Amino acid sequence: METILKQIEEYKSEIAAFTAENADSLEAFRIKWLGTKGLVKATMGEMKNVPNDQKKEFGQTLNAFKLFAEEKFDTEKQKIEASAEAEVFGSIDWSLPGEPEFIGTRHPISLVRNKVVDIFKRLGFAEAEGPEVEDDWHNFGALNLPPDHPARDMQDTFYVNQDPTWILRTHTSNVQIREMEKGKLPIRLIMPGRVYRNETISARAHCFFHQVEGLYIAENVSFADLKQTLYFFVKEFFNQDVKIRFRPSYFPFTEPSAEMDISCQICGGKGCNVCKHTGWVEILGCGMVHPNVLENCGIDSTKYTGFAFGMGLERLTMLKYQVKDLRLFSENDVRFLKQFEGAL
Ligand code: 2NL
Repeated sequence: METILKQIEEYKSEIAAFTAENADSLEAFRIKWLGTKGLVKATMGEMKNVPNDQKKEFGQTLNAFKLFAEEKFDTEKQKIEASAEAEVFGSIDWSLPGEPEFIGTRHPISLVRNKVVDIFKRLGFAEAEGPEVEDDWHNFGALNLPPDHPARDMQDTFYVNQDPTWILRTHTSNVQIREMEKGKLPIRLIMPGRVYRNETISARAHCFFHQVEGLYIAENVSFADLKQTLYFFVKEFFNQDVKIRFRPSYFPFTEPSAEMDISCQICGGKGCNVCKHTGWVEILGCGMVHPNVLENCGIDSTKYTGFAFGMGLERLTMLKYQVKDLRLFSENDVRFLKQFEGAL
């Protein structure tokens, strides 16, 4: 009994004298004293040799010894960790500039949309928005689309739950119809938004894209007003030297209807792949609002006339920045997306 108590005292002074120089010597300390084959455990094993009447007191001595070793380990561990931290801290050059944080950029379609809307706002157009899920009347009926028009086919248009009552709008014209129905004239509006068509996805087609449509209705609005408005727009959007031309076309909602081309901005009109060697590229469809459309919205077509136009934002962006594949716009690869902020 005497010998074991003396032994414990010796152990305690050895522990008290210990200082860990590094993580390795601390680990050696742990194995020697606190490990499963360590001296603390071995000393605990002496309990069986102690007479019963001294077991209680000896137990307390043993516990105090164990606690002593553990506390020493903890304080040495904290010292080692603190000095490792200080080493890292001291090795950093705090005067160096920080790593720049990439905070993201606006999507090219949003940038182009804002630019287009801004140009028309300068001409007195106001921005309007409306629902993407629409009924047949506001997307087709009011726009003079006959019941057998191919756009109404399930093949071409998305119907919500296959139910012909609700569709995903195929153009933003539904917004114009809703605005005309309100009956406040004159109307001068620009409508950007997402539209949906049931197309096979490729480099040139997607099942959704973005459109901007414009509408101007007042007394004595003419095709000349339409031409001048669109000419102003393309000069502002592309550059001052751009030329325009109109080709007759057909839309059920306008009469007469036209498609507008601009002189190719890539080759300057000399001929290249983008303009298929014609010197011209189509950028939008337009026309005078069909009298049936005005009457469908309760507007007197003998008193008022108007023009309307529609263009695809993806197409505009592709022409301005020579983007070759439509799918890039919806893949959200930041290497593609971050090239545009500041370029517009
Ligand atoms: C295109 C052609 C066009 C319109 C859209 C329109 C709207 C109303 C009445 C009459 Cl409410 N017209 N919009 C007119 C002509 C062409 O879009 O190729 N878009 C991508």
